[in-house]
Amino acid sequence: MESDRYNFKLVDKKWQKFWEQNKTFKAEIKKDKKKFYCLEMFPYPSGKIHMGHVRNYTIGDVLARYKTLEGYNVLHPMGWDSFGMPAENAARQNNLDPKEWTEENIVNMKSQLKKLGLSIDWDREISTCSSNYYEHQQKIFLELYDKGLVYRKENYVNWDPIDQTVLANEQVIDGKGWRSGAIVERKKLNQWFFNISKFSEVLLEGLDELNEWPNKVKVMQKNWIGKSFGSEINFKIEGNSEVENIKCFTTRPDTLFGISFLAVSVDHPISKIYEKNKEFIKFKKECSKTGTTEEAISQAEKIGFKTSLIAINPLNENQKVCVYFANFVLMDYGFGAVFGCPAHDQRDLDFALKYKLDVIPVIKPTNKDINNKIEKEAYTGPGVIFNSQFLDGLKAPEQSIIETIKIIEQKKIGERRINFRLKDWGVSRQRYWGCPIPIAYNKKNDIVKVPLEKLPITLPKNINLNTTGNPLDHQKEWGEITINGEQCRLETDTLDTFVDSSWYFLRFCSAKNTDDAFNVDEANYWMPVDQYIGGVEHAILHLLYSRFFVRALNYKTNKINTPEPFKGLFTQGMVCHETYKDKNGKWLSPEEVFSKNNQDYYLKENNLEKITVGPSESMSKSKKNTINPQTMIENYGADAVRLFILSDSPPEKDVQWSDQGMIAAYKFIQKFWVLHKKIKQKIEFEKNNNQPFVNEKINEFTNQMLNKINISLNKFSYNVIVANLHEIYSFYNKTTESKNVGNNLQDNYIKILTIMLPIVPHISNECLSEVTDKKILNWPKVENKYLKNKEIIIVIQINGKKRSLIKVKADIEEKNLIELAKDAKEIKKYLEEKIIIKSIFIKNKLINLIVK
Ligand code: ANZ
Repeated sequence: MESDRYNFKLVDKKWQKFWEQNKTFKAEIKKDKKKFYCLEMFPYPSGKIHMGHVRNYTIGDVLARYKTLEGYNVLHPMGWDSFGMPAENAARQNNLDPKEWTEENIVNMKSQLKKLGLSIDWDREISTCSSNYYEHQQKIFLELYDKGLVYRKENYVNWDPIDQTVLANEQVIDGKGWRSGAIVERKKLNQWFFNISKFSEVLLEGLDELNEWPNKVKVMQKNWIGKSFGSEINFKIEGNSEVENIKCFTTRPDTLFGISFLAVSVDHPISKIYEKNKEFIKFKKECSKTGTTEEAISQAEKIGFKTSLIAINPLNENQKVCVYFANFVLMDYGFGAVFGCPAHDQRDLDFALKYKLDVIPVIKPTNKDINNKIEKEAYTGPGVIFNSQFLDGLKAPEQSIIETIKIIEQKKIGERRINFRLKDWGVSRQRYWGCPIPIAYNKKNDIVKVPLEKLPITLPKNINLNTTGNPLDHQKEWGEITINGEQCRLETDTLDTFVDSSWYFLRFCSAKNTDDAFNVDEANYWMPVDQYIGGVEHAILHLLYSRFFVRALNYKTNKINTPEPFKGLFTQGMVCHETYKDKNGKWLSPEEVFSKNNQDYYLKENNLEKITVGPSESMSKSKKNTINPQTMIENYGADAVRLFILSDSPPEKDVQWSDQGMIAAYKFIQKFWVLHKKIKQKIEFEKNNNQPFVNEKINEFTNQMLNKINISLNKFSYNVIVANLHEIYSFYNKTTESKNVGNNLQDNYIKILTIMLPIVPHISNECLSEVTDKKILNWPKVENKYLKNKEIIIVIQINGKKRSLIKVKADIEEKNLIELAKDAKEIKKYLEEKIIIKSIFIKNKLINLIVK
C-alpha cells in the first residue's frame, strides 16, 4: 500500500477481499450470544443498483456492523425477489430467456453491492426464481391448502380482450389496458385466493404489540384492515315475488329514518331477475368501466339503474323507497347492498341529487352555527337525532348508534355486526415468469394436488413468450401430468410475486436446507427480524402479507414462536434530485447537462441551449433524474458514497443528491487519511517519550463522543454521526498539533476508529490495521467519569441551612439551577413571600440562597 496518498481503490478492494475470503460476516447459531437479525428490503434484480438501494443497504449495514461490534450474533443476509413482470417484458421485447436475463442482472447487482462494502452473509443468498426456493413455496402452498387457507373461486378481474390477460388495477388507465389500449372488461375468472381475511382481527390486534414500528405504518395497516362496527338490517321488498328481503350492512343505523333509496351492486343475487333486460345489460357494461378498486369506484361518477322493487323501512312501515343498482356498491363488502341516507352520506347525496331523490335530515348539528339545510354537502358531524320518531333526542353518534341497534335487535329486523374491509388475497397471475401453482385438474376438472414427490413443478424453458394471454396456456406438453394414474392438466396460473417475499425472511434462517422451507429451530433462534429497514411504499401489502404468512404457517401447527415477523421497522426516505427538461419538454439526465454557477443549466452537447430546471423529486428512471451509484463508487470510493448518503438528512426523511455534497464527503475521507498519518507518527513518538503523561482532554473528548454516537446509533440519527465525524477530525487535528500529545492517544484513537467502522468501514479498517494488531474489535465502553452531562446531586441551602438535594445535569449554570431550586417542592415554602437577595454558588456542589 502506498504510504502517503490515500488510494481508495486499493483500500476498498483489499478489505472487500478480506471480508469475503475470511467469510467475516458468516452467521451461525451461537446459543450463548444474543442474536440480532438485520434485514433490508428484498431487491428486484433489474440490472443495476440505484441510489435507493445504496441508502437502504447503507443504513442497514451501519446497524449490522454496530451490533456485531457490540457483541451480538448478527444475521445480515441478502437475496433477490427475482420473479415478476419486468423480466417477462424484457424477454419478450428482446427475445431473451427471462431466467438468463434475471441471472445476469443478479451477477451485476451483486458485484455492485459488494463494492459498497456491505457486511452481508453471502452464503445465505437466495433467489426466488430458483427452484431451490420455489419448491418450498409450492410445499407451503399445499400445506395452506390442506389447512383450508387456500381456495379457488370465481372472481371479477380486469380483462384485456386484446392481450387476453388479466390486468392489475394499476394497469388499467382510463378504463383501457395499459399495453393494448383495449377497453377493459370485467370478467369472472377462477382465481386462487389466500384466506387472509380469516386473520383480520388478529392482524389488527397484533399491531398494538409492534411498538418499534412507525405509527404512520400501523395506522395505514389499521385502515387497510378496516374494522367497522355497525349492524345488518333486513329490508322487506315489494314488487317482485322472487325477492322477499334485502340485507344491508350499515355503520349508521341511527340514520334509518333519513332513508331515500336502497342500492345494490350489479352483481347482487337479485340481478338475476334483470339478466335479460337490455337496459340493465347496458348499465352493467357501463359500470364495468369503473375498474375494481375501491378508490376507482369512489372517484367515479355515481350512476344507478332503477328497478321496480320497493324497499320498506323496517322501523317505519309507511316509509317506502325505490331499489336501484348502483356502481358505488361493492359486492364483496358487507352484503353488497346499502340503504341510502343522502343527508348524512356524501355518496348517497351525490346519487340523490342526480336522480332527484328526497334528502331527509335526521341529525341536527349541536353547533348552532352550522346550517341545518343540506344542499351540496352531506352533514356527517355530531348532533342530536330528530325527524326519527322514537329515536328523537338521542345524541349522535355516541348514543344513537348503540340505542338503534338495541331496537333493531329487539324487533328482530337485524343484529349488530363487525365488518372488515380486508379482502382475501387473490394470488393467481396469468404470467409465465412466476412460481407455478402445484395444482392440477383431472378430466372432470376437479382440483388435484400435485404430490410432494413430483415437486418442484418447474417452468418450461425456451418457450415463445410472444403469445396472447398466458404463455403457459400454450405449453400443452408441459401441462400434462399423471397423478395416481390419472391424466391431469397443470394449473397455468403462477403466483403473485408478493407470495415470494412473504416468507423469504424465514428462508434466510435456513437458506441451504433442502428438506424444508426452513428449520424450525433455526427460525426460532433468528426470528423475529429485529430490525427491518425499507421504503414506506411497502407499508401495507408486503408487510401485511408477511404478517399473515407467519400466522398461516402457525395455524393449527404452531411452529414459529413469534407471530410477528418484524419486531422493529424503520422506513427510510427517498433520494431526490433536481429534474431537467430541454426546450421540447423532454427529460434530461444530470449527465446531459452542466452549469457554471449552479443556477443556469445548459445542454452539454450544445452549451447555448438553456435547460429548464424542475423541482427536486425522488430519483426515477422515467424522469431521468438518477445518479448511477457505480460511477460514484468508482470516482469517489465506497466510504465517501456511504458518508454522503447518510449525511444532511435524518434517514427517515428524503435526502437531496448534490454533487458538492458528494465531493465534500470524498474530501473528508482524504483529509482524514492525512490526519491518520499524523496521528500514527505521534503514537510512535509517544512510545519513546521519556516524559509520558496522560492527556485527560483526549479521554474526555473520546468518551463524550462515544456516548453521543451511541445515542445517535440507537435513534437512527446517522446524519448526526456524520457531523460528529467532522468534530472528531477537528479535535484530533488540533490535539496532534502539540509536540507532546499524551500516551493515551493510541488507545483513544483505536476507540475512535472503531466507532467510525460502521459508517466508513474501509478507511477505518485500514487505519486500524496500522495502529493495532488486534484482530477482534469490540465496541468501546463509555467511561462515565468523563461524561460532562452525567447527573449529579446538588445541595440547596436557604440562608445557609441545607433544605434539599436535587439531581441535575453536571455543569449546570447558576441561573438555571436557581430556577430549578425555586420549583422544588421542599424549597417552595421557604420562598413564599420572600425575595432572593443573593446566591452563593459552588459549581457541581451547592447553592445557598439568601432570602429576606
Ligand atoms: C347507511 C349510512 C348512512 C351509511 C350514513 C353511512 C352513513 P365503512 O365505515 O367503510 O364500513 N356500505 C355498506 N356496504 C357497502 C357496500 N357493499 N358497498 C359500498 N358501500 C357500502 O362503511 C360502512 C358504510 O358503507 C355503511 O353505512 C354503508 O352506508 C356503506 F349516514 O349505511 B352506511
